Amino acid sequence: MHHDLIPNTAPKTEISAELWNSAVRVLETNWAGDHMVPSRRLYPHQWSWDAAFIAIGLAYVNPTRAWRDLRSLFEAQWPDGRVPHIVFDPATAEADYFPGPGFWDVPAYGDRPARGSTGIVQPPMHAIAAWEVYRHAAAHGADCGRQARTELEWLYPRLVAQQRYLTGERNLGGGGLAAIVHPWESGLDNSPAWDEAMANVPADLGLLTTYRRRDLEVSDAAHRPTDVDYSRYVGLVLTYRAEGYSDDGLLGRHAFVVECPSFNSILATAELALAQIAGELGLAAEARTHRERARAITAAIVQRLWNPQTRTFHALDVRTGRLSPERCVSGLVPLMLPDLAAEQVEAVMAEARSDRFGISDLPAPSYDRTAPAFDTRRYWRGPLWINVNWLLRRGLLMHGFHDEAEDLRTAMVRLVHRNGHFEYFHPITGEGLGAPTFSWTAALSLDLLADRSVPAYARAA
Ligand code: 9WN
Repeated sequence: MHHDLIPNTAPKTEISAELWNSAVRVLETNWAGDHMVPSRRLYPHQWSWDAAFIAIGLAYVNPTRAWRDLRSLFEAQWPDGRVPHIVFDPATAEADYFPGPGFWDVPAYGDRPARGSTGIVQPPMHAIAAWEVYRHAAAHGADCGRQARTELEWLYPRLVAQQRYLTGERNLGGGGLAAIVHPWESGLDNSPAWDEAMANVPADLGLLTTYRRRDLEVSDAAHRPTDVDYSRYVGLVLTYRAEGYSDDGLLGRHAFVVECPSFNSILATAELALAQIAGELGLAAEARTHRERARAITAAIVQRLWNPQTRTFHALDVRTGRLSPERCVSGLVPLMLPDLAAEQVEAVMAEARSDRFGISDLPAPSYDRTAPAFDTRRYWRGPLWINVNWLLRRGLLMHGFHDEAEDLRTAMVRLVHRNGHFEYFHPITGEGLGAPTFSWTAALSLDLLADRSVPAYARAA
């Protein structure tokens, strides 16, 4: 018998128990039969990196659903290994989300599942999630353990194919990193990190007459990307779509090709998670290969994305060879990497402790607080997100900054308890913004309440 709900993991203090129970309720509300939606109104389909963060939290209360969510996503994996950034729910009307399946119009392939998808990706958090779900769910008894093993075996080759696509087809810059070809691929959609590169993308505002923005009907325009940026987002999809989402020769013909420090840190960490998984499945040689790949990606991140003048990591515009001048929270995410050299660890810590990102009683904002364009409400241009801070906390734990990791954990728990499971938060007042019952905030709250351990990768090297 599978444990559909595991009741006895709820923490004991009043705050923790309230937060735990409210998080479980959000995840109950947002479950859509065989996948979780990020939020019912704003995002009524399945999103890729959301599914990974969600599975990490679901593992504590409903491992069966955690595995089901990951499986649903990977059932829509393309033959070339790409895992789409959205898997569309056929039960949701085209009009309920833009850009929907009709707009993406992805090419058919052999055993294509009924659910359509987009043709772009998101950060490959899934190997990390699979390993987390495995190590937590497997602790809940023999049935969960058997299920976990079966699911891990099913996922492993698919996760490897996902990495192969990103490190192969998407090595557009030729330096060993994966390039993103749309800001949506970063998961940090509207970050100032893309501003310079986006300035070279044609903005055809007429596209927004042909295609109507749905996001503005369900959220505040002051929080969302501008029409100019949105028309660029739409235009980039149209050019990628025109060639059937082929990556061949993309650098020469696509207006946005960027290497992101956060995306690539997740890519390297995914190799470390795959090393753990391969080891668990008895594939020792493959485990070694994954660890070597993680080291190589880490070296490429330092070589290509580190700016010795600013002493932080920046996004690289592959087309122009320029590093973005902006300091964004994505520049701190390489702290997750166990092989990061002491020089970079110290510099990133200095940045993380500075007025730009310093954690007080609130977690880190998405963008440099001292920058003139810091915007407390607009998407990824100031507000703070729980998932990015969750990644930062792992970085702190990875490099032994236990007190700061605990301060950050406490700040996140207090913030969500006080304000609710919002999509993002005002970086000065902590007010909840965006979707009010957002799945990854709820899921990661469960993880923050339950798991205080150092990620296993530190011991795997
Ligand atoms: C576009 C679903 C997604 C997250 C992204 C976040 C936002 C969509 C949007 O919502 O992106 O994919 O409409 O802005 O930026 O990180 O995965 O929660």
